[in-house]
Amino acid sequence: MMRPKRLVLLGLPLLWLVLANATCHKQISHEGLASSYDLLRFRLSECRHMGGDSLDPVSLAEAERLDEEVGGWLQEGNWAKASATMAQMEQTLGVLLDEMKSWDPDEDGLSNYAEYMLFGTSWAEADTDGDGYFDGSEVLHFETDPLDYCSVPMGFPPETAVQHNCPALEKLR
Ligand SMILES: [Ca+2]
Ligand SMILES: [Ca+2]
Repeated sequence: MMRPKRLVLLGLPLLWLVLANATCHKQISHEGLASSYDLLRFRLSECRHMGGDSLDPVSLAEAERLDEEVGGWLQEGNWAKASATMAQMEQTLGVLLDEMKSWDPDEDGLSNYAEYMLFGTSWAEADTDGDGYFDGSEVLHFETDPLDYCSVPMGFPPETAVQHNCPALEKLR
């Protein structure tokens, strides 16, 4: 039979381990929440840069409202409410980003999402480098660089007005 004193001596380190573990988990989950929030805010700023305000101002305003709400819950230390509001924010941003993937306001054959996220071209100008060939044609058809007006498809007439002539190519003509 163990003496009560020995039981206490054995029990205390165990209790400390359990408590330390629980605190550690709690801290990690709060840190996880904060980094998820950073990611959501980054996605929100991307939506703004991709013209979300013109495409779907209601969803963008809703995402901004939820963003503020999450910030408030985090400041108050209300992790449960912050987490629930972040889930709503993520859903709203998901809808907006999906819409971006099929929205092509400059009608160059590339969605705003593709222009901003993949090719670095302008979603407001159909021919970003001004070489006379549309961004979408350069990327999808000719495989030329849509950001370099010296990278043009040889033997194909321009599709739109040429803004920038490449001096090196002028010499070849
Ligand atoms: Ca486009
Ligand atoms: Ca072009």
